[in-house]
Amino acid sequence: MQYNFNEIEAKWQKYWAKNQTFKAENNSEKEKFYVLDMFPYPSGAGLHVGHPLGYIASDIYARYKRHKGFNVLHPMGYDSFGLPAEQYAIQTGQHPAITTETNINRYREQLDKIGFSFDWSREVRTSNPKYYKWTQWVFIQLFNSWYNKDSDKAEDIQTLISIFEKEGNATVNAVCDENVDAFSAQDWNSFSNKRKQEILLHYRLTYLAETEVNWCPALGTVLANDEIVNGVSERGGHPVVRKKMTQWSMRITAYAQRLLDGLDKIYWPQPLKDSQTNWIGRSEGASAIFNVNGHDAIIDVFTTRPDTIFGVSFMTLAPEHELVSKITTGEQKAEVEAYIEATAKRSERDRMADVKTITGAFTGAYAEHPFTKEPIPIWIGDYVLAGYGTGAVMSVPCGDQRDYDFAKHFNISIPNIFEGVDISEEAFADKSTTVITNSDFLNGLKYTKAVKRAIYELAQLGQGEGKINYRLRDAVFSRQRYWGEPFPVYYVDGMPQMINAEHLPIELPEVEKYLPTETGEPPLGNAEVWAWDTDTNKVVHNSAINNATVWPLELNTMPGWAGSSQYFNRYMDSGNENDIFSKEAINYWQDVDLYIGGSEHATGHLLYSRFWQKFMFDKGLVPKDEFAKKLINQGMITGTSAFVYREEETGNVISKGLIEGKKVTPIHADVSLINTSDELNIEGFKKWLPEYKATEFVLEDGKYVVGREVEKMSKSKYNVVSPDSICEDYGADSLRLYEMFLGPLEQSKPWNTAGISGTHSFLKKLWRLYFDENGAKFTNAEPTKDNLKTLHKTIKKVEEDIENFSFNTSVSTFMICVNELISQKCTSRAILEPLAILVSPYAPHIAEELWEQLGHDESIATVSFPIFDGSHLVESTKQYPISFNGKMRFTLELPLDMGKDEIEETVMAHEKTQQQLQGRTPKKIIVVPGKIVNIVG
Ligand code: ANZ
Repeated sequence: MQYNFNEIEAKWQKYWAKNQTFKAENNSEKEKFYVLDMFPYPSGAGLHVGHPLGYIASDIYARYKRHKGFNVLHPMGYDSFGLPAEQYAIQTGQHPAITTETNINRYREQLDKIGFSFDWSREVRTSNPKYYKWTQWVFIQLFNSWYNKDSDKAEDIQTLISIFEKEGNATVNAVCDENVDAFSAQDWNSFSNKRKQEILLHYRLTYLAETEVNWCPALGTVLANDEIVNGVSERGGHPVVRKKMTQWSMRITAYAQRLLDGLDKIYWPQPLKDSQTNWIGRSEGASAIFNVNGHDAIIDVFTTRPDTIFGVSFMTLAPEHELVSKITTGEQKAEVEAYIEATAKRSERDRMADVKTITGAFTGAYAEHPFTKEPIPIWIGDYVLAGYGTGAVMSVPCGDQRDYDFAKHFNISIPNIFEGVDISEEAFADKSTTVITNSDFLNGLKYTKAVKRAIYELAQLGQGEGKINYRLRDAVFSRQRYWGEPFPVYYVDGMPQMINAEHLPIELPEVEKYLPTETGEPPLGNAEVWAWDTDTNKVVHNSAINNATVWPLELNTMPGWAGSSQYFNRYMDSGNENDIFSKEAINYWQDVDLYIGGSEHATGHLLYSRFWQKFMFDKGLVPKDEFAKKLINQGMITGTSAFVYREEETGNVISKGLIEGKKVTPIHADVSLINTSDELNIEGFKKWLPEYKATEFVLEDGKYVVGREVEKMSKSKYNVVSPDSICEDYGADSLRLYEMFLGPLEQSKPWNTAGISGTHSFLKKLWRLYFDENGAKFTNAEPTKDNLKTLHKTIKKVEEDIENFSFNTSVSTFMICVNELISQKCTSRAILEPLAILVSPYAPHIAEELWEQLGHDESIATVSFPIFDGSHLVESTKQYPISFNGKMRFTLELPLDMGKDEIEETVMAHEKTQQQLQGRTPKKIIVVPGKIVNIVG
């Protein structure tokens, strides 16, 4: 019987689908285990072999856990809103829903071919109104909440309103916008409804505010920080500028400390935790208040070094700081304004990255030192960022490099308060050696004490206090795009109103064009039926807007991360139409036990999701405040790109061996045009890139040799390998084994299709253990000791490997196991049955087939994992090294339970011993049972 993988794989994929083999139940006696993959964005290019790497690993784990008796939730879905479908729509006029559907179907076909054990009954698509209904629902919950610092959690906005009604806002300890004016209960009760709503927006967890955003004119949209790489848009590489716009924001800063603390509770990769920690950027320090001379104004600075306050020789404000226009003197006005205009062009990133170019301007105004009362000149400089701390610094040239450079550049005095003191970084780091001079109360104190004392003295003056600052900013949540979730929001007198949750979903309207409108409004501005009727609770034609009962709807849509911030919870009960999930489902599934996906989501999806989860936890909706206990970042599979070289001078394309000393531009060639000796199919290339039809190709030894380089596998680099043809030629089981065999899951590794024949011939060998030309070979023969030893050492190793996510080493263990069983001529069912189960998580199709052929009618998927029995590994004999005068001469296999005297006797009687001794009588015979025999003399 042949190993006919195409037939076997199709048969079992059909079987699994028909029998819903992997459908998970929400109520089960079994213990739960939730294995999650980061769901894909279904792009037009389809999957390449790099994509399934993580999916295969998680699938192995999910299948293993089923064998271990768990009720496993292993769902899949699509992150199906997003820019590529929208841009395709802009170019072709095709509705993004159609492109998305086509792409999803293709993805599904590809995923099915690899034999994943997904519970497809729970599939979600973020662009499906039945799904985004719940994204909109969470948004409404956020809008109706504020963050109470006293209880350290989100609470219903009604509790805040009650406090305002009784006590005003003085006693409220909330996370809110800065500069919220104080009001009494009486004030509050007399405010107009609109005024009240304006105030509440300063407190809500999602709020509308004028924010400075990253605006990408070419894409016509705002981008998140993590969508910008090196100052240009990640997608398309377009320039990005700062712009003020009214946007929805998420008050994620309310959760800064909890997001930090939570990292200690989860098993996520340390580099990922580090990047979240840095992104949140906690700094301990103080706020210090400086009065501005001649104005009723103060400058509040954030400093991590209040101990250096006697070294302040100037103040620096961010050019955007609100005081700048107020305090700048007439003489300095022109210079300051010119400077502000110049810096507006630089992005925050550029400003942070560029430490060499020193620019700034003097405002002409002075501040008063809190202690010495000396006047201190106030400058503006763009090294101070408007969005960090208070956007103002007390500048200490002898303590801070940027302040020093600035002072030097503008000839500002540089007082040295560290005269004769070690101010090296190490000295600061050790926090014990700094001695402060120039002040009565700080003199002679060591660093930590000096910081505390400075804060104390500032507080005595009422001009400062200890403060913790976070680098994390609130997250802008509006996008000027079509293909995203619409907000469940309409506007009454410019104030946002939530649509009642019972009327959700608010579905995306149809538009003629997917571009922004001529007046610069987002694409939804093109919709004609996009107004909210509060009488009928329906979306109606814009012409019905009467500003009495019918109002305009929000024109922005939500960002990509909205849908991915709740999908892991929605999977638990994705068919539920009445609730985001039932209590029963969330209480049973709790959280994700294993999450596998790419590290590029460290400060995007993985931070936002943690924030939403904490919010949902505060609202009592979920039982865990971290959504995923364990996370693994799979490494990237790289491709080997191929290049041809165009000579600049002649325009000829020259072979790699001839490029030295010439000016050439490398051009990607599709890897399908290259043979195994790196030779280019020139005709194929010319067909592929017709602009090279007439180009001369300069050959070496009659061939065109390409250059090769390992790069990220990507369609744009023409180095992708599709899993489809591999499944066709070798089978999904070979592909699955090979992807794991490539190396440790978390490492990046290059793809090389040639290697797949190794795992493929392994599977053929495995098959031949069970079948030969005449059919089944397995028998009811008693397994031999060797058979059992081979089996049990394999069970042990494979189990340990899976538990440690070391999938590559299991593959080689299988290879050794099968080789051993073949040489032992093993046919015993008692060995071959458990072996099929061991292989099943990795190569499920062949395992199912073997299992069926062994006479079982149920799927192998939930059969118990073989139990390791250590007694089979215990050796009954030992290869004793036999030494003469300390030199090992030969080995002798003897039973382990043989006594000292008996060993001595047997060794002495052995012919090799006699040969060595050549008739001599040894002086001494040392026998250590179980270890060695040494014959001396
Ligand atoms: C005085 C001082 C003396 C400072 C000294 C440092 C060293 P981290 O750790 O990043 O929080 N700073 C504050 N706000 C700023 C802003 N908006 N833009 C640029 N710099 C700002 O650093 C906080 C320190 O960075 C603060 O402490 C302040 O300079 C500066 F020997 O104050 B320091």
